[in-house]
Amino acid sequence: MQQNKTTSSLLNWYHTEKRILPFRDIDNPYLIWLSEVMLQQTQVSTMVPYFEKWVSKFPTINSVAIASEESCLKLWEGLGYYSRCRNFQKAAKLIVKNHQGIIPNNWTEFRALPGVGDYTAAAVLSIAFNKTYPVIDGNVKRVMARMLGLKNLTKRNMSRINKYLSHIISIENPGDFNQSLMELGASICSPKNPGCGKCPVSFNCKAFSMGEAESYPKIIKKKKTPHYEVVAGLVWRNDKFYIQKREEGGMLAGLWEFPGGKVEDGETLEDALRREIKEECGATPTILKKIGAIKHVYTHFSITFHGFHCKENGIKLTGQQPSKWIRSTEIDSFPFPKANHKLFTLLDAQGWNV
Ligand code: DGT
Repeated sequence: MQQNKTTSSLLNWYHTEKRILPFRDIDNPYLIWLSEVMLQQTQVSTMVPYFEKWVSKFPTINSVAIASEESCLKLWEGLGYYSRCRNFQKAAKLIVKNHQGIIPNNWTEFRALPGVGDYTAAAVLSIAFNKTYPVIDGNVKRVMARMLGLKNLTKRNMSRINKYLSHIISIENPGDFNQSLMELGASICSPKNPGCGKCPVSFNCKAFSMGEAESYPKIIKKKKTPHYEVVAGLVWRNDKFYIQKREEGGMLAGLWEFPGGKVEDGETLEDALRREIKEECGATPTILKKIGAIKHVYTHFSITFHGFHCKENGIKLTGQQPSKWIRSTEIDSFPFPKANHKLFTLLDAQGWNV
């Protein structure tokens, strides 16, 4: 009964060692779902204040459904991966429209909601509704590769992991079982220097028994991501500057930005800025002064973001993209990308006026 011992050891360990977090030990499916969405690609310590702020503004799924997209994005501002927020709100609207405001507790209906993939469906259905779906996130993959002694996370090995977990998952408490594996991966079974001495299931770990926990699974070297130089203009008309909303479907969709874009080969920063603003706003600005440059890393690339004060020379609003003229005191009313907030910090220090 090695497997039952593994299950009970994981549960016992989790019940005594788990971190106390605001989204744990609750049975509200809306909050459990929200926490899972916010935690994707995000560390717990970053996510917690966002979670608390969101919940105080939107205590129910219904309050999310009736909110404006902009007010949701504003609360998500800085957390990144904004499509998570937009999809969560789309799903909330569908739940109110098609499910009488009740979050579906079965795989087919829940998995069909916008933004809900296999991971989120398994996490929410197991934690909120006690369904026996194993959750396999990055941490669980590593824990299981070590336990089963799998070097490569091939499709075939992933299905072995899934099969094994479906076999040992706790029927009484699948949510805690899933969380125990995620927590174990986050705290003890770390990529480097795993704390095998403290691991509750080292007795059932092939990699540990071979004395090679750290070398499982094989690390795949990440490809180098490209770096771009990006220019953007704070384009002034009297005491206001111009902002525009990023288009549907693309990266950072729904957030506001300054006109600008990537510098092309052979272009100076200023040439690129004049070209981009002409393309986007129909008029070439006068560049007045550089604000500064900041660096920002996205998942698939990084940027150096150069900001410039400019004076407009007859921007013609095309109406294709929502746009506004705002004062610096109004920036808090609009969701902006994190790179822009870094620029705001420079402007706060040096003064917003040219
Ligand atoms: P593209 O041209 O198809 O690559 O499309 P975009 O819009 O993703 O890229 P672009 O050329 O505007 O490059 C700007 C990058 O910098 C983009 O990934 C988003 C990021 N960014 C952050 N804040 C701003 C901002 O205020 N203005 C602009 N233009 N880009 C910003």
